[in-house]
Amino acid sequence: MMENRLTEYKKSFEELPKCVSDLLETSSILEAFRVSEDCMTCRYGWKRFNGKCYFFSSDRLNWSQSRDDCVTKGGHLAIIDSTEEQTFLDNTANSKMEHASDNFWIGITDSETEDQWVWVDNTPLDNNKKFWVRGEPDDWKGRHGELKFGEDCARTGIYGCAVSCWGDSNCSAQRRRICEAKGV
Ligand SMILES: [Ca+2]
Ligand SMILES: [Ca+2]
Ligand SMILES: [Ca+2]
Repeated sequence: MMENRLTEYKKSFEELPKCVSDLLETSSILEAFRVSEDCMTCRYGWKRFNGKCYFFSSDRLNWSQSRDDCVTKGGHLAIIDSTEEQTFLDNTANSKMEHASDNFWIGITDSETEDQWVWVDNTPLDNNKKFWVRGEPDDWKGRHGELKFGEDCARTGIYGCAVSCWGDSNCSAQRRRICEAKGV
Protein backbone atom coordinates (compact mmCIF):
# COMPACT_ATOMS: atom_id res chain seq x y z
CA MET A 1 0.00 0.00 0.00
CA MET A 2 2.75 2.45 1.06
CA GLU A 3 4.75 1.38 -1.94
CA ASN A 4 1.87 2.13 -4.29
CA ARG A 5 1.51 5.54 -2.77
CA LEU A 6 5.22 6.20 -3.14
CA THR A 7 5.15 5.21 -6.82
CA GLU A 8 2.19 7.55 -7.34
CA TYR A 9 4.06 10.40 -5.64
CA LYS A 10 7.16 9.76 -7.75
CA LYS A 11 4.99 9.81 -10.87
CA SER A 12 3.49 13.14 -9.83
CA PHE A 13 6.96 14.63 -9.58
CA GLU A 14 8.01 13.29 -12.97
CA GLU A 15 4.94 14.93 -14.41
CA LEU A 16 5.53 18.22 -12.59
CA PRO A 17 7.48 19.95 -15.40
CA LYS A 18 4.53 19.37 -17.76
CA CYS A 19 2.23 20.87 -15.13
CA VAL A 20 4.52 23.87 -14.77
CA SER A 21 4.52 24.51 -18.51
CA ASP A 22 0.71 24.24 -18.55
CA LEU A 23 0.63 26.67 -15.65
CA LEU A 24 2.79 29.18 -17.50
CA GLU A 25 0.40 29.09 -20.44
CA THR A 26 -2.71 29.94 -18.41
CA SER A 27 -4.24 33.33 -19.08
CA SER A 28 -6.22 33.90 -15.90
CA ILE A 29 -5.81 33.41 -12.17
CA LEU A 30 -8.84 31.12 -12.19
CA GLU A 31 -7.39 28.88 -14.89
CA ALA A 32 -4.01 28.82 -13.12
CA PHE A 33 -5.76 27.80 -9.91
CA ARG A 34 -7.60 24.97 -11.69
CA VAL A 35 -4.42 23.67 -13.39
CA SER A 36 -2.41 23.71 -10.16
CA GLU A 37 -5.23 21.98 -8.25
CA ASP A 38 -5.41 19.20 -10.87
CA CYS A 39 -1.63 18.86 -10.82
CA MET A 40 -1.36 18.59 -7.05
CA THR A 41 -3.83 15.74 -6.68
CA CYS A 42 -4.05 13.98 -10.03
CA ARG A 43 -1.58 12.63 -12.55
CA TYR A 44 -0.81 14.75 -15.57
CA GLY A 45 -3.65 14.81 -18.07
CA TRP A 46 -6.26 13.71 -15.50
CA LYS A 47 -8.99 16.03 -14.24
CA ARG A 48 -9.94 16.38 -10.61
CA PHE A 49 -13.49 16.35 -9.26
CA ASN A 50 -14.62 15.79 -5.65
CA GLY A 51 -11.31 14.20 -4.62
CA LYS A 52 -11.24 11.75 -7.56
CA CYS A 53 -9.26 11.91 -10.80
CA TYR A 54 -10.68 11.24 -14.25
CA PHE A 55 -9.01 10.48 -17.56
CA PHE A 56 -10.89 11.21 -20.80
CA SER A 57 -9.16 9.29 -23.58
CA SER A 58 -8.74 10.67 -27.07
CA ASP A 59 -8.15 7.19 -28.56
CA ARG A 60 -10.87 4.59 -29.06
CA LEU A 61 -11.07 0.96 -27.89
CA ASN A 62 -13.82 -1.65 -27.45
CA TRP A 63 -15.39 -1.92 -24.00
CA SER A 64 -13.27 -4.72 -22.52
CA GLN A 65 -10.05 -3.21 -23.87
CA SER A 66 -11.16 0.07 -22.28
CA ARG A 67 -11.85 -1.67 -18.95
CA ASP A 68 -8.38 -3.27 -19.00
CA ASP A 69 -6.61 -0.08 -20.04
CA CYS A 70 -8.10 1.86 -17.11
CA VAL A 71 -6.79 -0.85 -14.74
CA THR A 72 -3.33 -0.57 -16.35
CA LYS A 73 -3.50 3.16 -15.67
CA GLY A 74 -4.11 2.50 -11.96
CA GLY A 75 -7.88 3.04 -11.96
CA HIS A 76 -11.07 1.59 -13.42
CA LEU A 77 -13.69 2.57 -16.01
CA ALA A 78 -15.79 5.32 -14.44
CA ILE A 79 -18.30 4.19 -11.80
CA ILE A 80 -20.97 6.85 -11.48
CA ASP A 81 -22.80 7.02 -8.18
CA SER A 82 -24.14 10.54 -7.86
CA THR A 83 -25.92 13.17 -9.95
CA GLU A 84 -22.96 15.51 -9.36
CA GLU A 85 -20.47 13.00 -10.71
CA GLN A 86 -22.74 12.23 -13.68
CA THR A 87 -23.17 15.95 -14.52
CA PHE A 88 -19.43 16.59 -14.25
CA LEU A 89 -18.57 13.62 -16.47
CA ASP A 90 -21.09 14.33 -19.22
CA ASN A 91 -20.30 18.08 -19.20
CA THR A 92 -16.57 17.38 -19.50
CA ALA A 93 -17.20 14.73 -22.17
CA ASN A 94 -19.20 17.33 -24.09
CA SER A 95 -16.27 19.72 -24.11
CA LYS A 96 -14.06 17.02 -25.65
CA MET A 97 -16.35 15.43 -28.21
CA GLU A 98 -15.50 15.88 -31.88
CA HIS A 99 -18.99 15.07 -33.17
CA ALA A 100 -22.49 14.39 -31.80
CA SER A 101 -21.97 10.70 -31.03
CA ASP A 102 -18.26 10.77 -30.11
CA ASN A 103 -19.09 9.48 -26.63
CA PHE A 104 -17.18 7.57 -23.97
CA TRP A 105 -17.44 4.12 -22.40
CA ILE A 106 -18.30 4.00 -18.71
CA GLY A 107 -17.83 1.05 -16.34
CA ILE A 108 -21.15 -0.78 -16.42
CA THR A 109 -22.33 -3.81 -18.38
CA ASP A 110 -25.19 -6.32 -18.56
CA SER A 111 -23.14 -8.88 -20.49
CA GLU A 112 -23.39 -11.46 -17.67
CA THR A 113 -27.21 -11.45 -17.40
CA GLU A 114 -29.36 -9.44 -19.80
CA ASP A 115 -30.85 -6.36 -18.13
CA GLN A 116 -28.89 -6.87 -14.89
CA TRP A 117 -26.52 -3.91 -15.01
CA VAL A 118 -23.38 -4.30 -12.90
CA TRP A 119 -20.49 -1.87 -12.38
CA VAL A 120 -16.88 -2.99 -12.92
CA ASP A 121 -16.43 -3.31 -9.12
CA ASN A 122 -19.36 -5.82 -9.11
CA THR A 123 -21.87 -3.42 -7.52
CA PRO A 124 -25.31 -3.71 -9.12
CA LEU A 125 -26.78 -0.52 -10.58
CA ASP A 126 -28.70 1.40 -7.91
CA ASN A 127 -32.28 2.10 -9.03
CA ASN A 128 -32.06 5.63 -7.63
CA LYS A 129 -28.84 6.42 -9.47
CA LYS A 130 -29.56 5.46 -13.04
CA PHE A 131 -28.89 8.02 -15.72
CA TRP A 132 -30.25 6.39 -18.89
CA VAL A 133 -31.57 8.63 -21.61
CA ARG A 134 -35.24 8.01 -22.45
CA GLY A 135 -35.66 4.81 -24.49
CA GLU A 136 -32.37 3.24 -23.29
CA PRO A 137 -31.20 0.65 -22.50
CA ASP A 138 -32.91 -1.05 -25.46
CA ASP A 139 -30.45 -3.91 -26.21
CA TRP A 140 -30.88 -2.97 -29.87
CA LYS A 141 -30.40 -5.87 -32.28
CA GLY A 142 -30.83 -4.05 -35.57
CA ARG A 143 -33.94 -2.84 -37.34
CA HIS A 144 -35.13 -6.38 -38.04
CA GLY A 145 -33.53 -8.08 -35.03
CA GLU A 146 -30.84 -9.37 -37.38
CA LEU A 147 -27.84 -8.68 -35.14
CA LYS A 148 -26.55 -11.59 -33.09
CA PHE A 149 -25.40 -9.50 -30.17
CA GLY A 150 -27.54 -6.85 -28.55
CA GLU A 151 -26.09 -4.00 -26.54
CA ASP A 152 -24.48 -4.84 -23.22
CA CYS A 153 -22.12 -1.94 -22.48
CA ALA A 154 -22.90 1.64 -21.45
CA ARG A 155 -21.64 4.91 -22.86
CA THR A 156 -22.06 8.61 -22.09
CA GLY A 157 -24.61 10.76 -23.92
CA ILE A 158 -24.76 12.41 -27.30
CA TYR A 159 -23.55 15.98 -27.61
CA GLY A 160 -25.36 18.44 -25.35
CA CYS A 161 -26.58 15.89 -22.81
CA ALA A 162 -26.11 16.67 -19.12
CA VAL A 163 -27.85 14.30 -16.69
CA SER A 164 -30.00 11.49 -18.12
CA CYS A 165 -27.65 10.55 -20.91
CA TRP A 166 -26.48 6.95 -20.88
CA GLY A 167 -27.15 4.56 -23.68
CA ASP A 168 -26.36 0.86 -24.10
CA SER A 169 -24.20 0.04 -27.05
CA ASN A 170 -22.51 -2.90 -28.76
CA CYS A 171 -19.50 -3.78 -26.57
CA SER A 172 -17.25 -4.31 -29.59
CA ALA A 173 -17.72 -0.74 -30.84
CA GLN A 174 -14.64 1.46 -30.66
CA ARG A 175 -15.21 4.37 -28.32
CA ARG A 176 -13.35 6.77 -26.11
CA ARG A 177 -13.36 5.98 -22.38
CA ILE A 178 -13.47 7.65 -18.99
CA CYS A 179 -11.17 6.15 -16.36
CA GLU A 180 -11.52 7.03 -12.68
CA ALA A 181 -8.87 6.81 -9.98
CA LYS A 182 -8.22 7.99 -6.43
CA GLY A 183 -6.39 11.27 -6.01
CA VAL A 184 -2.77 11.00 -4.76
CA1 LIG B 1 -17.16 7.38 -9.16
CA1 LIG C 1 -28.09 -5.83 -22.94
CA1 LIG D 1 -29.09 1.27 -27.09
